[in-house]
Amino acid sequence: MNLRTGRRRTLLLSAAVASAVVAASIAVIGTAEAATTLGASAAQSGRYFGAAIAAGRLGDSTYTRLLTTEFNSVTPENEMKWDATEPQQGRFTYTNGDRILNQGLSNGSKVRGHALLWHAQQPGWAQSLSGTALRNAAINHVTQVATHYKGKIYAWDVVNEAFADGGSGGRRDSNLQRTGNDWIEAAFRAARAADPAAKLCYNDYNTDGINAKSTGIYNMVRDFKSRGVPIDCVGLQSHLGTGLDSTYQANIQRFADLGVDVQITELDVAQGGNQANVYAGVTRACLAVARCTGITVWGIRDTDSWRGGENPLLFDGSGNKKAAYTSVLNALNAAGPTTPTSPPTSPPTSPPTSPPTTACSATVSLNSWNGGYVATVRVNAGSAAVNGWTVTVTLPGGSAVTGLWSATSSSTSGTVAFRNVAYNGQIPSSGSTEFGFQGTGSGPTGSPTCAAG
Ligand code: 9MR
Repeated sequence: MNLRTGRRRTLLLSAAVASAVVAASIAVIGTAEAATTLGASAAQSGRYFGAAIAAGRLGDSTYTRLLTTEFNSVTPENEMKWDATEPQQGRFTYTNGDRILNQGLSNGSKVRGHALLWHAQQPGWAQSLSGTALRNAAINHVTQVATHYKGKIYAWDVVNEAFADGGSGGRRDSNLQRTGNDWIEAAFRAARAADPAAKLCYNDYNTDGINAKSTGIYNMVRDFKSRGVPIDCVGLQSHLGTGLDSTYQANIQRFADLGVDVQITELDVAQGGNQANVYAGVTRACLAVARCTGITVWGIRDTDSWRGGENPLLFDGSGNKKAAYTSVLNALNAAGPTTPTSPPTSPPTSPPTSPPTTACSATVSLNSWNGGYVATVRVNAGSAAVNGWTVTVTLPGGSAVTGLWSATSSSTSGTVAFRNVAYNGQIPSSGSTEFGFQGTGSGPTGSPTCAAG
């Protein structure tokens, strides 16, 4: 029991002495506040509490009992990674990923997708690719897997662990990085095109405070937000040792201040005198930031953990609750019923402020590589509001549109007319909106034209 709960109970006791009737009603409120599972406690403030799970353990009854009673979000520990989902190029296997998905959905849980692109756990065929062949294969992988799970995934780790450790604050070298620095944004655009409803996250470790690596990621997210690259969340893995960085909460807050959600995605903490305190500290830090929307622990029992022998989880090998479990539950219950504020992924529709007009213009920005491109198109209203728009671009021979977001298109090659979708047709005077597409070959040439109405 923590101090706050202890004080609350003492107060309840005095109230009971003063008036049995009042005490009875307060006791009911007290019981309602103190949820008894991690998921239910987190839900009191609109958050989730999840676990990474393995398809191979779903036959273990202790494991599934803990999973279904305690957690309201699941992440596949390995089953949706590149080597698992595309073991041969163009041949996709979703059997185990679907088992995790269905386990989560049947239990009313959120499902976090992990991970579309990563330098590790690539299938052998991808490890031996480079350049355009790898870039196209990677973007195709993102498109295919996100399309398979379209509408069912709460948040995708689109890109995992792309930044270097140490003081550089720069990117990690990898075959993906060598296809060009824009590989991350190309992946995010492809993921948005394939599954517009999923929150798209960048996920990494050693980001447990304000340090060179987390600052490098912070700068990337800030750049993405300023250029309209679709990113909704940052995952802080939080594989922790025996202490908690004093800037842990401040780091969450600075990402939230950029306008993205933050999720604690792979929490585990080395066993030691401080384990329960570190777990509680992480929980309190997340609860203190409105846009920290949930916590996932990387496994259920100590014996399920990838950190063999470190006993870093909330349940022991027999499935008993550890002190760390109680400290997390108490921290969640102490938070009270606040709601994290997470705006919708799509910009809200603004009502028309004046009659339809013919004035609009469009500009295209291109991220190209040899053999493919991503085009981001900004549609601008003039001095009058726009009520519906069509932007026309010309694609060179050999170019074809393979993915599209925030617009519909008349065709996939030649002269292509892109029409607004329901939520972005109305642009206030002097305002703008954005859509995008990806394609093979080289991107559009010449200036796009825009017609309003
Ligand atoms: O827990 C995962 C373990 O079963 C795998 O063998 C390992 C392979 O690299 O990946 C582990 O999960 C990692 C996660 O996908 C990304 N962040 C670090 C995790 C622990 O290594």
